[in-house]
Amino acid sequence: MNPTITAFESSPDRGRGLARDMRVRWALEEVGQAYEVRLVSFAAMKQPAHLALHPFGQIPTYEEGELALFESGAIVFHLAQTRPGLLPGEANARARAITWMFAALNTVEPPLVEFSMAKVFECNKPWYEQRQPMLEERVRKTLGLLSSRLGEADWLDGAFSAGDLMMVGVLFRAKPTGILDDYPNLAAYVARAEARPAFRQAFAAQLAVFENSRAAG
Ligand code: GTB
Repeated sequence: MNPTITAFESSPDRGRGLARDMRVRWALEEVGQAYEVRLVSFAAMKQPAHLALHPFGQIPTYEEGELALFESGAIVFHLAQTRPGLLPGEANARARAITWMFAALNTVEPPLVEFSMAKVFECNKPWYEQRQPMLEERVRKTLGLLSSRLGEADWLDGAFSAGDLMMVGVLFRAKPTGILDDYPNLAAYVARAEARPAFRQAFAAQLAVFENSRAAG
């Protein structure tokens, strides 16, 4: 039986691939694992049936037989551990790829999310004009250091891995801000990942959800 993931029934990003089911779909495509998708509304996410799967009432979740997971990082890690294609076999290279997954989620994603969320939810607050430059500075500091480390390399540590998948999944969120364009090697890194057949397949699948919901509604 194929695993089932959950995704927004109607994504507020209008199919731009910014919701976190995108990285899970992409990992599933990279490892060649077929999957089912259960679409959930915002209301359904807060109901007991979904809260039993995801304690914080969010997407994505992942169900496979008796296993139920939440957190996109944990789901991608599970896929990378259980299917070939996303983690190197050599122990040290594997540990480094996992380190990049953590770096994406723990070091790069938080300032990006804080910056984007403030733009949407705090733009009318009296503190916005003062706070936003500080948040942008944190983003730029992190991206600058990541850009220096990546240099001219195609991927973060040798061959493409779950570390790159997670890092690009996170950086993708910065695309609409335009900030990424100030780091040409990071913009090229994201573009390189976007050209991967698995990425394109995953992107098309989540976009189809949005287009179908628009056609229906
Ligand atoms: N740490 C968790 C993970 O990595 O899985 C975070 C999961 C999460 O934030 N899920 C969001 C969610 O379910 C969707 S992805 N939100 C509903 C809720 O909390 O009630 C975040 C997201 C949402 C929308 C956009 N967008 O419109 O651009 C981008 C990203």
